[in-house]
Amino acid sequence: MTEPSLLTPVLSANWDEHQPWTLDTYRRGGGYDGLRKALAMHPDEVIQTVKDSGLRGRGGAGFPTGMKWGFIPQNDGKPHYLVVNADESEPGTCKDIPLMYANPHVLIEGVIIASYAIRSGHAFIYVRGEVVPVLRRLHNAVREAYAAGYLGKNVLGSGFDLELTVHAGAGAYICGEETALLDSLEGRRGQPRLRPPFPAVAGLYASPTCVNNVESIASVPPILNKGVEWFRSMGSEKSPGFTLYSLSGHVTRPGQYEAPLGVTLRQLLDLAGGVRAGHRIKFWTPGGSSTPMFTDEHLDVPLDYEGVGAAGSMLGTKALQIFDETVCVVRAVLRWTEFYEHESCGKCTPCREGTYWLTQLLTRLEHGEGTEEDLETLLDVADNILGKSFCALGDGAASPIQSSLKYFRDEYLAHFEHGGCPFDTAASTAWA
Ligand code: L3W
Ligand code: SF4
Repeated sequence: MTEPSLLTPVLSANWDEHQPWTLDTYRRGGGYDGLRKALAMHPDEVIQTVKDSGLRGRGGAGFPTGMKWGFIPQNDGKPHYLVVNADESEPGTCKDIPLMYANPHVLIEGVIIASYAIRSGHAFIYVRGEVVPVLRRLHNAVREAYAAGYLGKNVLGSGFDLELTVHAGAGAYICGEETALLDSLEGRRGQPRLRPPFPAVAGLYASPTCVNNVESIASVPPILNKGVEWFRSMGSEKSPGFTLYSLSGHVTRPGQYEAPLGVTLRQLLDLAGGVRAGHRIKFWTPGGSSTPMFTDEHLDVPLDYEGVGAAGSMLGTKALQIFDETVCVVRAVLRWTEFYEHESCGKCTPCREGTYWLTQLLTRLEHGEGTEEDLETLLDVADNILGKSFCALGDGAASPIQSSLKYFRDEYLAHFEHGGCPFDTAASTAWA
């Protein structure tokens, strides 16, 4: 049994306190101390501190945060923008929304520090529009921060000015892609832009822009407050620090578990009460449905960027979706594929057409109407999407197809033999 001390509650430390979202509660726990330290430093020193910490982007790609900030050109005479990607929509991902709901001030403090570092006078938080309670809570927290002198003109007497706008998206998954998000923020239909130029060169209103995930920005105040050594004392050399893992599906106590990078699913499952009683794990995603799936063979893979990559997947958003032996893998993959087909923005052919054909093929297979040849066609279509689409959504759609066929080809074949989904019959346990 893993020791409870495995958990490293930092961003989630105050979630169980009385009204953790208020400014008073946040300040009682040392809130806004990191900002005071940052404002006493030169902006370049703040960037260097974040670089030294080794903090990597928590939105999926794991790009070094300090390096991204360092890309923003200086003395270019243009306005700079910070945009927080709070459009959390990746299937299984549920960490940014609970974080903003429970602890909005840690995000706001991070926004102010990051904006100071990259010399941005206007920051935006682009929030998934469906989460109205989170929007309300953020608006209230922003009002509190303005009233306390953390936002607006002359932040805490430092001479630094910052406006912060909270913007509600309209419910399109693609607007979580950073350039589509910027198009949406500018008032256009959200579709990915060609990169390069990256947003750091030409982003919002064609000006240098940093787009960072909620959790990445919220991790900055504790780093400024407690120091680089403290942050690096958790996690691994290349993936340092703590992070929020979201566990969902067939697990006894689903939820957010904050732990060092590099823990294993076996350790997290111990903390979460294991797979639901009487069942065993069959397959799981390390980072949401866009990342290749794992099986019970991968319970000891270190959940950091290197460990998951070496085992053939991606850490992604650290959304651990757990499926036990009662789930038909073909049906699960079909459900995800329908999601990608629906959310495909239609800009490029491999994804727009490919996700349609994947759905058609999977539907046929799930109903036992396919042939073995369909499996090759399925792989061929996935292969024509992966690496050939305009943005990562296409790759995300292909990933579960390829990985499920790698590990569960027999289960696909069983659908022909049963003339339908074997999980719909008493014979289902044969595939359990
Ligand atoms: C300047 C360069 N900037 C890269 C920046 C770039 C971006 C960041 C990462 O995909 C992942 C994806 C999904 N000069 C630069 C540069 N940058 N080179 O670095 O870029 P990139 O292209 O590696 O990744 P991405 O396109 O941002 C994001 C994965 O996330 N995902 C889905 C995520 C969904 C959510 C959600 O719902 N909240 O986050 C799931 O795993 O597969 O790999 O900022 O500009 N030379
Ligand atoms: Fe749009 Fe899909 Fe192409 Fe991305 S991969 S640009 S979502 S059609």
